[in-house]
Amino acid sequence: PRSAAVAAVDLGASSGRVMLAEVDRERLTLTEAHRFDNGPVRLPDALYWDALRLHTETLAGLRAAVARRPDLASIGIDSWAVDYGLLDAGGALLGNPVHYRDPRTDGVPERVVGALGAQRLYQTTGLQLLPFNTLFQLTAALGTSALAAAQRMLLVPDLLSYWLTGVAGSEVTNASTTQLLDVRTREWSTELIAQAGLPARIFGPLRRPGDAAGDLLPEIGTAIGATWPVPVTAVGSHDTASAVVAVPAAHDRFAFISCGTWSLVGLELTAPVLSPASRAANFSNEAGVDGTIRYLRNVMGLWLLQESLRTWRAGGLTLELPELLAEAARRPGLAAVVDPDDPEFLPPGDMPTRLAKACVRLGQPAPADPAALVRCIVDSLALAHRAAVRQARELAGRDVEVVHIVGGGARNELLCQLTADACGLPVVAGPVEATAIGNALVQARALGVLDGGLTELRALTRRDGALRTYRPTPGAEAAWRAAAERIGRSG
Ligand code: ADP
Ligand code: LRH
Repeated sequence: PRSAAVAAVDLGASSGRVMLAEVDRERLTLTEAHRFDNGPVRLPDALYWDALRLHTETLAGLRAAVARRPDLASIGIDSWAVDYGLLDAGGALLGNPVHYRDPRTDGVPERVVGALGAQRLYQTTGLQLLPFNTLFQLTAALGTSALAAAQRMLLVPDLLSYWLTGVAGSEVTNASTTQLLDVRTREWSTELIAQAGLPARIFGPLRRPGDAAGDLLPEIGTAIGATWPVPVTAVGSHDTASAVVAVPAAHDRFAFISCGTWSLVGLELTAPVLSPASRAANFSNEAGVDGTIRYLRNVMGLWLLQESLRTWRAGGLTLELPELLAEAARRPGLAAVVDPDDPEFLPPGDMPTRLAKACVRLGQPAPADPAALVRCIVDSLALAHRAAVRQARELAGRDVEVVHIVGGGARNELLCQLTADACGLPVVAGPVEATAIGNALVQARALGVLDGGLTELRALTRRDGALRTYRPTPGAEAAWRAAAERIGRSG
């Protein structure tokens, strides 16, 4: 076909959306069919995702997409990484997926690393140690009745895809975030799974982006108003994998920051970096589309801002993000900074208090009002972006000429400018919906509307008229270096 309409279901930790993408060889036009809030649900025993609601909202979005384009040619699903549902022998979901911010993995990484060896784990999987890696979540679940009964583990996008098609499969980019996939072969590491004491039966066949993932079940087709069995296509089902597909890069000397709830900061490489220095710096080698490696580190991201806003609003303050950011931009820079990656910021809770205490611990004034605290968050994120970009280029031995910020954070002008200043590099901001675009591009290629590699796919994303370039402010470097030293980060 010369053109096609596809639906990109993109579930972020803070919001989910179903985007309709109309694609031909010249352009990709994105229309929002449906958007809804997402977030953790606290129950007495744990912090959960509301998986059934995600399914319902996905159907609502697909119904809206089909209403606009009854000839919808394909559906692709991506979401945040690492979290999963367990299915029993009959395909029933054994309990709600637990949220990665739940503390059930406290102490587990230390135990697993002690038993398996940090070096061995890194050599096999290439992943940074994050407390919520699926390996640690499943280890924490050992001994539960759900895991005992489980026949299949499906990461969130695979679970939603299963509910649409009845076909269970594991898409490889997201599987690489489990810390159970071999980074070189891109197959499940059966050895590691056995040594971790996990049941091998729950790890099913892998699919690659572009593979067919099954046709819509008849009842699902009816529910969304489709008159024919629309195929579901595997995409980079890890949201970050799809986001990086849509980085509007013109050459390979770029760093990316996929900036939403998290800032995923790194480089696109053709081979993993598994050196001891890379492990010590806690860099991940995640599997990308077309065999690429996303060499990156997780920076705590706009979660700090989301959770602060939630806390203030719960306390009765009526604050809007654009106004707060505008006021923060007028405040003095680098008055107080923290290391955003401190594990104390991971769980939900009173973020303003935690941040203020961290400022004081570091011998700085506590931010006096919300705008000052927002400035502290944005300064601290820019500083963490600087550290990650610098380390990535050193560890990978790669030249970087430009930093691309994609995702919701590309709308944050203050963060984009300060990231340019902190990195001493131009920042190109946008597209905001890179993840949905990357999802749609891989579907369009699978349909034969597009061809070529990532370079060809990216050519379409560069035509986005909303891209904006931020140049580093001359003379800014010394202040950022001093701030990095204040929080004990070199560079
Ligand atoms: P996720 O996919 O992780 O849910 P997004 O990529 O959707 O995250 O980004 C959401 C974030 O984008 C919000 O938390 C907010 O900080 C930022 N954002 C959204 N709209 C704006 C705006 N108008 N100005 C500045 N920042 C914004
Ligand atoms: C971003 C993301 C990130 C993971 C985190 C759990 O949405 O997928 O890449 O580390 O969620």
